Amino acid sequence: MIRLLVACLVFAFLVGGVAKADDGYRLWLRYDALPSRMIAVYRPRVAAVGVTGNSPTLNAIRSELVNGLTGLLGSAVPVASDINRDGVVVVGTPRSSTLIARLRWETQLAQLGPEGFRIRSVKLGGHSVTVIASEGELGALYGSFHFLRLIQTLQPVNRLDITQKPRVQLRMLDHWDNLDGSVERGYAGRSLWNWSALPDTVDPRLLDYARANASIGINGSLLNNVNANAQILTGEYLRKVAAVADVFRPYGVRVFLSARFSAPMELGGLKTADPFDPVVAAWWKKKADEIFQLIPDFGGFVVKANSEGQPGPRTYNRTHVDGANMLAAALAPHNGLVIWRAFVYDMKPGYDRAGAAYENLQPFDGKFAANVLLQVKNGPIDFQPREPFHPLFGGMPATQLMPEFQITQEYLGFSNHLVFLASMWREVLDSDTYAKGPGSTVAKVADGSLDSQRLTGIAGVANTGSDRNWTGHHFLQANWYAFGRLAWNPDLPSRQIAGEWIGMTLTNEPKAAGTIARIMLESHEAVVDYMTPLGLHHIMWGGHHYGPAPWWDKEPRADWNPVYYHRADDRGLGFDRTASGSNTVGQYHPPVRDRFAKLSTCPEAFLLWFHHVPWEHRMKSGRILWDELALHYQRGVDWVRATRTEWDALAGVIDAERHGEVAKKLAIQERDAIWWRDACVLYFQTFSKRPLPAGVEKPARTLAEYKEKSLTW
Ligand code: GCW
Repeated sequence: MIRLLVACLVFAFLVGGVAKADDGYRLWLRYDALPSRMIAVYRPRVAAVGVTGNSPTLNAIRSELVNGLTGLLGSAVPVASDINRDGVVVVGTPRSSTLIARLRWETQLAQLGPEGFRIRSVKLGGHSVTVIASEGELGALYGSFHFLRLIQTLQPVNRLDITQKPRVQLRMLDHWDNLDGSVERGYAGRSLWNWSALPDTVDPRLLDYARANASIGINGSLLNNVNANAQILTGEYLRKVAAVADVFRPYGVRVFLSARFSAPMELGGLKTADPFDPVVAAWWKKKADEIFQLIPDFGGFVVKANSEGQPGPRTYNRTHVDGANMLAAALAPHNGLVIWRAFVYDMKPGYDRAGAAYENLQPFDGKFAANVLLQVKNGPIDFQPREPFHPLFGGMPATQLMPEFQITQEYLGFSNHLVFLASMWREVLDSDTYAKGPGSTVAKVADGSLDSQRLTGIAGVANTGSDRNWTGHHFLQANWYAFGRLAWNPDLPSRQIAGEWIGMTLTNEPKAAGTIARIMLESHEAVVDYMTPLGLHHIMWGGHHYGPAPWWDKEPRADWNPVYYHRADDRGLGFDRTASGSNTVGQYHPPVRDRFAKLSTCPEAFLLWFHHVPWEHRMKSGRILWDELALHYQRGVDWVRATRTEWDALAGVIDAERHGEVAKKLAIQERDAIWWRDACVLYFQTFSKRPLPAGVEKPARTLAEYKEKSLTW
């Protein structure tokens, strides 16, 4: 009898006490029942959902709140059409809800705009209720997700007085998805868009994709790779795109397409794609009309032109502005946008790739049409584990610049390495460009406040795919989440974002949540330590970019080879971008430029980015560069090992399924960190000719072995 009781208790503990098995599909919208003491707190505040009206967005709000609150509170939260008791959550706009209209909040709501919202605890008709109101239905949807988040993270909801509006207008996920279902730089399965089944069959998963995006404020989705296939612009594909747009629309996610600049030739049979040719311009105009006919809220075109082999206006001796403005004219009558990418670097003998985008585009400041945004990667080279901010930020005050981040981890261990990218993006957003004196941060360029821009945007290259858990690694869902939150408010602290995500996705148990938050917040620095410390960059294996290959010199273009970037020799290490070298440090405004340019004031995190530094150079620690470099590599490895131990100790707190899967990924991360350390240290040692400092482990293999074949993922 006693034995049976114990067995039952153990079973109950396994099934109910500890989190249930979870495949991660639900992301941060899990809505599992809260601890009963919290249910008791919330129950009187959320007795019913009061959403009146019947538009697709209002219906989405109603079902999200009913499902979410019912799940969280462990029993039905019904719909109420009127207020006849305390605890109704009234949601909508002054037009959709007579109760909200009665509050006479029009002026405040107008200030917040159609995507902003107000959440207040008020008395209505003698009852205590919560009102979530907006000028627009999308704002009401965003407010509803915010309200759910408060409860998911166990925040009080009894005296709410919250107003919010997005700081950036266009908050976009860019998918580098090919029409054959593969994803360029995608590490979480195949594309989410099943082109052959569309438009007749639409994967129900797309609805969950739209919900997840709306829950963090993402309002745009670029469906196809910027290395574009013109096919997407055929009538056949546009009908498929329209079916996707129909699913996204209630959730406020507008679709964008990558336009191949030579499409008039490929699809229209024209002899040229010269932007000055009136027939070409007319072709695009007609194409734009056709698209908007099918998709009235179509966002616009994203264009990668004259970059990495893509066609563009320069093919016809025209400029980037000529190309962008021609497309802009075609889209303008429909309020469509052109997002022109600044990722341009033509190889010239002896040039510095880090300066190329600035040289190519800065001279056109002020020349782009009103409906063009220029999309600029966070750093001047290419989504490296750490880069200084791009000098175009603060360098083109009369142009609408849109930062582009990479959520998918092309250079950061694919979906195998736990790296919380909010910290990296914060570093960029907080960087001071000094364009208008101190305080001219990249965040202020992004939100347009620095130069009073009319249009603003932020893009993130998506890390999603067909994997059941969306992002391949459970923790990397946090980067999708963080991107959306930062696009909504570029000043949000990384700690807050991590805390929200952990509470919603993993656990609200304070001690465990604290440990996980610390791991996440330390992770970026740790990865930089074992991959590219002290300003090293672009030293990964060619082509796939997984694992180290600082020795690589086989690419046809010099600027695709790691040796071009690290410039190791007997004297020292690093790329001299000061006056004695390429002088591209001169693209920054004076105080920034001077700080980077002087060896004594350059932040050590960027030392080898801007300077060729002697091996025996004294670092701030008192150690010489060589010793410091080797110790950074070791520190990265040590961090992964410590993290594995900490994660193992969380076994009882996180459900076994996700816990086990993360543990497996951490084992790969340790293997890779060791590999990075050993390969880099052994290779650079052939130049420094110095022994490894105390504390750095002896490499497991020889340099020849590391060179022989790359790491596999
Ligand atoms: O980081 C590089 C990638 C390419 C990508 C390119 C870009 C879509 O290696 O795969 O192409 O950037 O941003 O255009």
